[in-house]
Amino acid sequence: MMSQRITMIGLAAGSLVAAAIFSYVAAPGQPAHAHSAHVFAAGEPGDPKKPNRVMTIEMREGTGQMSYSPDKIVISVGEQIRFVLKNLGELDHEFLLDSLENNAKHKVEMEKNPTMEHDEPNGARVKPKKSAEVLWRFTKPGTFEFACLIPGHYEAGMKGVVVVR
Ligand SMILES: [Cu+2]
Repeated sequence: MMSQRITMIGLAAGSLVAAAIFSYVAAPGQPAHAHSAHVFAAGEPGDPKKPNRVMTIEMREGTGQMSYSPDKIVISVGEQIRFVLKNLGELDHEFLLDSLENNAKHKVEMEKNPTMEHDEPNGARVKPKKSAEVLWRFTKPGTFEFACLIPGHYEAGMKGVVVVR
């Protein structure tokens, strides 16, 4: 009886150890809190109390095309940028700053749900003839993207590249 009980405890302890090892093994490289805290690919939301460099990005439509100007920017790691987004067109436009992969996934979601609204610090939607601001700190080197994911706009040319080095 006694030895049977000890065996049961031993089994329970063993499975706890196994569970601990399993979760440890599963952890590296995985964003463990991906669902509870948004981890941004391109850096982090800026701090309004810290200095920043202003960068104006114009959004417009032309014949059969839509664009950002400039559409390629180079930033130093650690720099904080105040993007001033000016919509000079006749339609709503977005500016979403993320990795190419995240923007590609997000674009698919927008195609399924075109009325999707965003309220995230890495982006803004700008009405025609209006402007908006995004304050962002680039904390890691790499190539990122800003894009308008309103269906059809990306294909019409509304994308830009951010190189952080
Ligand atoms: Cu657009």
